[in-house]
Amino acid sequence: MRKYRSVSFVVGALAFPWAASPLATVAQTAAPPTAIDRAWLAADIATRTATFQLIAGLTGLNGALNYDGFRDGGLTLTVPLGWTVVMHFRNHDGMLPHSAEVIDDVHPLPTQPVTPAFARAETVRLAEGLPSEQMDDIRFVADKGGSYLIFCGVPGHGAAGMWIRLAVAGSLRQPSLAATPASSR
Ligand SMILES: [Cu+2]
Repeated sequence: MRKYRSVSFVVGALAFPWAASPLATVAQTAAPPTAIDRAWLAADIATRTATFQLIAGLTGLNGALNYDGFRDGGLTLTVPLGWTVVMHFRNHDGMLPHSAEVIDDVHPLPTQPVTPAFARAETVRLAEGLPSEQMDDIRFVADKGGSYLIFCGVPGHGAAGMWIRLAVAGSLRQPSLAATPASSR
């Protein structure tokens, strides 16, 4: 009897996955790659807001020309179409200034700041960058679908690999964060 009850409990849990809290579900989606910190992304389904920790020079990778320890498109933030995106930018690099903007998916990458792909999708001081440990918040509405880059506007940084990916897609219920498959970099 006990065995049957426990089986039916498991089946019930699987049948109602949407009963899990939004944050728990996002964490599960972002779980597999070990280098990704689940705390970098939070989702508020009620206000349709994705909040992302964008840390410039988090590690020494690529001479610290990285975001959250990823370079050359190695990390992809995916958000549902129409959501508000808040990026808490912080420069963790003790040496160089950095900035960030969301730009169209163009290759080769620009060598200096360009017009952002979404209105206000940029930090202050795009070209000169923010000094070590300085912060700025980026806030915009992801109002068109497609593939974009999160790019450092300090001359030469983006082209040297300081960029990751942003995808905006209409079919999603919530945002996710994952290592980019090698074939899509
Ligand atoms: Cu930079």
